[in-house]
Amino acid sequence: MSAAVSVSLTRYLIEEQRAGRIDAELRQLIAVVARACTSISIAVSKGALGGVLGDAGTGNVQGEAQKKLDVLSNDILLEANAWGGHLAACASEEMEHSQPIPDAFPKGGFLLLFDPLDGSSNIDVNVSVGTIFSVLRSPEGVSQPGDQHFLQPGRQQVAAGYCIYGPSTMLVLSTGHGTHAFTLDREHGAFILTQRDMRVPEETAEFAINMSNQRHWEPAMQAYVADLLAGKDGPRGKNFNMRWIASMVADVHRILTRGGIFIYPWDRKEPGKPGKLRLMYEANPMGMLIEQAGGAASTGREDILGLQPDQLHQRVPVFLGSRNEVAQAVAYHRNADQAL
Ligand code: P6P
Repeated sequence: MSAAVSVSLTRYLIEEQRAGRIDAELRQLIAVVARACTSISIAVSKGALGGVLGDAGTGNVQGEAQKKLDVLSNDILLEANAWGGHLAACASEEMEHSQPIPDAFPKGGFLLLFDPLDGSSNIDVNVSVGTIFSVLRSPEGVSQPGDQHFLQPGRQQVAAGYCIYGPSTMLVLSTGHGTHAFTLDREHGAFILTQRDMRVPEETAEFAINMSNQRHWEPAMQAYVADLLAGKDGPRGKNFNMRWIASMVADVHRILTRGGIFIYPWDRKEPGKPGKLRLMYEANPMGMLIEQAGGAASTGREDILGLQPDQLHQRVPVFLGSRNEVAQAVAYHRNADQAL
């Protein structure tokens, strides 16, 4: 029996282009992002031997301490993509404002947003981290896109993905035709298709949340989680398991692989902020991947991908994963709102 022919990311993207589902420019942009992720994977896997662990001594746009690998990953992505001729502009968690592509370079039709190394606080303890990216179309006739041109609802993403740097390095990608996983073959430096059409089970008995914030949640959120914890003796009638890696890419990858609900709700710790996670380069790309795999992504009250952004780095509450469990969480919030 002949061995199954492995499909590389390159071949997959060419097939998608031939099928008319992506154009040559988007194919090349995704290939460049994947190559940048391969470089980041090499840097991350060196650990202490690479001399890039620990803090960079700087802060990002949100005032969060940057790790040396945050800065290195950001630079790798900027250099790899901005000059690739596929972009009109890019924006990153590490940058205050979007960055137009210099006139000296060919201009592309896409806007790239990325979190270069999400969960980077886990690096120093050797826990999986990842790169998250989102691709939008640059508005027609705009030669120098600014921040305002990035403010498009998540449903307008033409591609989204993440690369998880774990025991294996995997690129999980959607261009709007399902969610697919590619595993890095380090010996050949190529991503190989290892899971076509990932599906999130509609039901789950596993939730992911940082329980230490429980006293800061709104009542509807406290009631929802209390019923999960009550297990089969409570109103949900079944026992639930909990996982929390504190690395969104790792938690979402588990949910894409076996189901679950990931939650980072609003909390009173910083009342002025609607949530911790960023809409444009965490919630939107993850929301696209999850929806393309049959799951759901909500703020607890409305679909994440339908939100009209008003700031490049705005934050949102995030409930995503198994469709029926997200619907349960939304029901607790809507019932509470109606009771007001
Ligand atoms: P906490 C990492 O800093 C991150 O942005 C996500 O990757 C992760 O899901 C979340 O924050 C963890 O937050 O408050 O549990 O440390």
